[in-house]
Amino acid sequence: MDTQPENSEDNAPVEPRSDPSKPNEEVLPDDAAEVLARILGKRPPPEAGEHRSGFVALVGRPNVGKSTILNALVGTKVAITSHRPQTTRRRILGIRATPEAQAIFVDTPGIHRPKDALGRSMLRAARGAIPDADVVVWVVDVSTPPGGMDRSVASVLCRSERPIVLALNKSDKLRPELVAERTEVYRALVDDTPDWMLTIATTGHSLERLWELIVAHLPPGPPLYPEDQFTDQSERMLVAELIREAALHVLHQEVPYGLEVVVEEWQQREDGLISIGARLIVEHDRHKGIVIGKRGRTLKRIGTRSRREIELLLAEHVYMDLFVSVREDWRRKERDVQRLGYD
Ligand SMILES: Nc1nc2c(ncn2[C@@H]2O[C@H](COP(=O)(O)OP(=O)(O)O)[C@@H](O)[C@H]2O)c(=O)[nH]1
Ligand SMILES: [Mg+2]
Repeated sequence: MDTQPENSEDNAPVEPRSDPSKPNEEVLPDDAAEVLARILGKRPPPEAGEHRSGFVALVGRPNVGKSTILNALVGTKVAITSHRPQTTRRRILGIRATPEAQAIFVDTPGIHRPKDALGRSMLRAARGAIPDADVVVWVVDVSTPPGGMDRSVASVLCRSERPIVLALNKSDKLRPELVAERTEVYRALVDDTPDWMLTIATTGHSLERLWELIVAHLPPGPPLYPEDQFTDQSERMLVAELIREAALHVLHQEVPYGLEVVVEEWQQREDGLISIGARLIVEHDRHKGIVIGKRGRTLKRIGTRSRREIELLLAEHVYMDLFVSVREDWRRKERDVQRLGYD
């Protein structure tokens, strides 16, 4: 064995590590920032010219603002949002690239107690995103105290041993005198994470600072996706989702929860318009009439509302044809759920 005696004269160079005559910061070892960052669960700040990249999972219970945060950070609507819980059904990638970092955000359906086959597929998508993430952003609605569902999400996150950034969202709805107390209550559920931010996703307030907290956890590396790519969804999927979003806003009662949209036709016409044909699938016969409305008025409103968003997305003029059909109870049937593209 080629062990050497400790303190051997040959163990050069032996620089004195501390000099009492100098102020403390000068005697910190060179890698102090790195060591400290590691203790705090962070990586050191990027060196000049260093690029970072990685996966970021957005998790939390339904309706807390995950998709709104994603769209604001990406700068394009990659995930539809609504005031209804469980608007996001699939795992959706949204990519944000700056000169320093590329983050691939994984927006997930809210973690909830599944009631049917669609719900089970959504829950798998939500949980599946966590182990692959370099950072997990736990989004909560800070205007309400944590409930049972928040506590179970928190314990799943703690067990995952991923770095956690806490987004205390909807802080516009929180009374100022409650801010300190509420912040503590949520932080306590995730081992008092040092990385938290009070955010307002709808106005973008503090989202840039949230971004900095996220980037601090990304590993060094080159961009993982082409720099102009902002999602993994095809244009067809984005268009189908924008139609579903319009329907979620226009329709009332229970109809929207059982609604799915499939784009069936897509043609570049000679007059320059893009002609899109889409089918709205409902789960009960009685819902069909509701979606169509008196003299087709409701369907027309869905078309007008979504066309505006679709034209923004495609930067082209669009002609749309919407159809409605019934697939009885599709959400409860594993096979129908799979056929519509949920794994
Ligand atoms: N007041 C307020 N509303 C918000 C905020 N963030 C999101 N929302 C609204 O909350 C609802 C749910 O948002 P969404 O992003 O779909 O939630 P998700 O289910 O977690 O993806 C939508 O109506 C949003 O406009 C916020 O910071 N403040
Ligand atoms: Mg969502």
